[in-house]
Amino acid sequence: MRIRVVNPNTTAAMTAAIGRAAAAVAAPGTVVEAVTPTTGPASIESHYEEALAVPGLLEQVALGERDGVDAYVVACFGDPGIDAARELATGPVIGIAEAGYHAAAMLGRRFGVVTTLARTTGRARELADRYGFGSLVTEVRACEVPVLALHDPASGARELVVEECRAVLAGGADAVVLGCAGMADFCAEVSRAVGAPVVDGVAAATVLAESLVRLGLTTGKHGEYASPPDKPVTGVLAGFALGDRAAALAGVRS
Ligand code: 5HY
Repeated sequence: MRIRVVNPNTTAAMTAAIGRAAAAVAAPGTVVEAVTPTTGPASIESHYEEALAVPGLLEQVALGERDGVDAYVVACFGDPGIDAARELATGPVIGIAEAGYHAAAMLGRRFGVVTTLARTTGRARELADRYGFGSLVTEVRACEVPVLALHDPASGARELVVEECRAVLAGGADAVVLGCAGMADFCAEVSRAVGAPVVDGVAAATVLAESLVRLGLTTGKHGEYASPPDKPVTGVLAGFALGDRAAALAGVRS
C-alpha cells in the first residue's frame, strides 16, 4: 500500500520530519511517501497562505493519481484544499485536523487543541464544527511559536506546548490535539510530561488512511466528490486544467 503524505507548505525539512512521524506508525508493507509541493508558502499561518498552498497540494495529488497512490494525508492542521483533493483522488484523503479530532473524540468526553499562532485558532474551531466535534472542544489555545520556529531550540516550543497542554487539561479536557504538523515529533514527549493522551494528527491520519484502504474503501465519486468537470484554466494556473486528465480521472481509475 502506498500512502502519499503531502506537506502543503514548501519547507523540505518539515516534510522530512512529517514523513518520519508517519513512517513510524505505518504497518509493515505500507510505503509512506512524504512529498513537498513545487509551489506554495514556506509555512501556513494565515488564510492567504492557506489559499496559496492549495495548488501545490493538488499538484501532488494529481501526480499521485498518475503514480497509483492508494491514499493521501494532508499534513497541515488547516486541512487546506481537502474537498478539492477528494475530487481529484480515488483513494481516501485524510486531513490531520480531521484525523486528530476523530481520535481525540474516542479518548474522553471532551478535548482541547494546542496550536501555533492565535490567529489560527479560528480555523481549528471551524474545522471542529465542520467535522461534528464543535461541542466536544473545550478550548483552542496557542503557544505563539511560529511554525518554522517550532524546531528552533531557542524558541522554547516544547516547553510552551507542554504548558499550554497542561492548561487545556486543567480546563476540563480529557485529551489534547496538537494543532500543527510541525509538532508531530513532540507528541510522545508532551504526552509523557502531561500524563494524558496527546494526539498527533499526522500519525492519526496515517493509520486512518491505512485502515480505509485495508477496508477497500475509496472516496465516493457519485456526487460532490466526483471528478471535476473539464474546462479551460487560464493564467498562472493554466497547467491545472484537467483536459484529457478529467476523462482519465473520471473514466480510467473508477
Ligand atoms: C501546519 N501550518 O500544520 C499548520 C499549522 C498552523 O505550515 N503546517 C503549517 O499553524 O496552522
